[in-house]
Amino acid sequence: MRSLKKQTQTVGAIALCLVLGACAASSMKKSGKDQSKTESNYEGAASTVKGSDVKAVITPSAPKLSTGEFKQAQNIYFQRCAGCHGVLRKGATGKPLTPDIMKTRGSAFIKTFITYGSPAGMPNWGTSGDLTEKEIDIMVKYLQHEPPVPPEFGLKEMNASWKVVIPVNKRPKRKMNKYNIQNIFSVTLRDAGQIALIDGGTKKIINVIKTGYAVHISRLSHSGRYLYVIGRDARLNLIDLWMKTPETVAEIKIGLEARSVETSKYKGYEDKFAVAGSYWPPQFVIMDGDTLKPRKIVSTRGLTVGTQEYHPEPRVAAIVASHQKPEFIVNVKETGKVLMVDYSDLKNMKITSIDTARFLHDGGWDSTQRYFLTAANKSNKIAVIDSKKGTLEKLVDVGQIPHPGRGANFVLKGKGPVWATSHLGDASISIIGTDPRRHKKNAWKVVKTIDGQGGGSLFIKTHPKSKNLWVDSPLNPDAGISQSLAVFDIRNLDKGFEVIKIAEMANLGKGPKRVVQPEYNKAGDELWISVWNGKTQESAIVVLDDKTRKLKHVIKDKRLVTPTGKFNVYNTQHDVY
Ligand code: DHE
Repeated sequence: MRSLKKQTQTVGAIALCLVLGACAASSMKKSGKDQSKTESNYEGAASTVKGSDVKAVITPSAPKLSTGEFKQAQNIYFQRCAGCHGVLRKGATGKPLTPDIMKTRGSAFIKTFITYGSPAGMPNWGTSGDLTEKEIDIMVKYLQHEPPVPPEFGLKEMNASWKVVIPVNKRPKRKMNKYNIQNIFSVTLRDAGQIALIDGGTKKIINVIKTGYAVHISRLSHSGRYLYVIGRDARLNLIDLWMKTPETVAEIKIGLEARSVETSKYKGYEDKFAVAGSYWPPQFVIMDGDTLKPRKIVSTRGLTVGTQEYHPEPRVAAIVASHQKPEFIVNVKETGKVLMVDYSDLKNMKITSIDTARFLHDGGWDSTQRYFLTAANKSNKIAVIDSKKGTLEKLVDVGQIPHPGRGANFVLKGKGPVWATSHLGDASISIIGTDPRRHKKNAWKVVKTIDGQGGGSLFIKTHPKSKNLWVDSPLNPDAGISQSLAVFDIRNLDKGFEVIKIAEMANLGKGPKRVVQPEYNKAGDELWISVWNGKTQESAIVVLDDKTRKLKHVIKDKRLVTPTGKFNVYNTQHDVY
């Protein structure tokens, strides 16, 4: 029998060969490998579920671990691994790591994988120096124990966290400020756990408001009065834009980890409900729109599409509010199901469950706001949902790991109305026909593919009044690409793109200076772009004149810590993109 050390070396060599072999192959050029590492860093951000949230469950048949080592492993797991492999290790965008699989693989194999990583995107935790050999040894043992389960979060826990800071009857009866509310931007200050409200006209900060940890997105109520902001720690803030200085009027924690929030937009239900989806526990909750009082919690645990196996942890990704019916459309990531949740009768709630493809993430409406186009990212597909009929219209094959944000709607000469997505995994931009009535033969087909600057794109944007199509690539490993935007002329896409060096315009000091998430102002004549730097470095928001593509303004302020997403009130309220 070979010694464990020797086995480790052999498997290590195989894994290394795999990596190096892949480096030689055309699909995994150096930049490709760097790209998949960047992608896994992106998807694998630390979970807000903490090691201290779960109890240690020692499995007698697994390699021995002291209580201290078990705790250490739990913390490492939630910090480094849970984002891709899931809190319960049942597999998400990363492979399942359940004890049955881990025991079959054996300690030597696991150690090699953690140390060297894999071409498929597993980071090389050992050779990168992120984990010491001792930490890796602890992880190798830990993965052979049953995964500890974090606590549930039901109505009792939500109610305990729920605060109405200003009751509805004490709030203004009319707008009490002089701001043009419709052109305010809610800006995510990611690592500060805050949002900045910025006046679109003066470009001055109106207020900086404390929100959840690693705050993620903002959405608007139908009337545009209420702003909802969700943090990764599942804290939801309700902000009243009618106040003299807009502030939080209610807040709640809806779980241990979350990403999405939306509000009811159907006629008769304007501003009535809010909904927020969580990663842990896997569920969504419907709340009163003006107080956040939790009303109904629905679990998303269930069976996956395709192989139809039970998944204990299907996370809630994007949620949009239907304009056709009193429904929320909820993406359930790991099971690949889109749920049409009828909120007109919470007691006798009807949910239509639509099978699509696995790893649903983000998405947005077509220009008529009838069809919801959403990325099943690791399946390389866009699922098209007909919100009027409540059916899957089509699964469209696109490039590698589509990541549209909410996508971009425009009219393409000869093809009619289209919606576009860029991709994390390659440089392509897939343009899909969206008009089954007047352009039937183009509907739900990729009618054109163009190439942007490179992979690592997260967001693509245009505006009904603009002729520009803007594409970011903040996760591209090449700084020249991650710090600039590509812009196409919609009237002549074949002309190729112009590169606009956004970070250079911001004139900042050192740092990654990732250029991320172009967002229009209400009029559609200005484009706002974040230059996202490290937490202790200077960041900025660059404002371009959309027509001339020239610099109009740079917003700099020491309070602008790690700005990422920006949500223009009018455009978010009306789903303009
Ligand atoms: Fe996001 C939207 C999940 C990392 C900025 N992000 C979304 C949505 C989901 C999601 C499910 C759709 C919400 C909706 O429409 O209801 N994001 C995740 C992750 O799971 C992931 C990959 C890793 C993580 O651990 O969170 C992740 N996201 C990021 C970032 O690192 C980004 C770039 C910077 C940041 O602020 O954290 C980021 N995500 C955004 C933005 C949107 C978003 C700006 C909304 C875009 C829009 O135009 O609507």
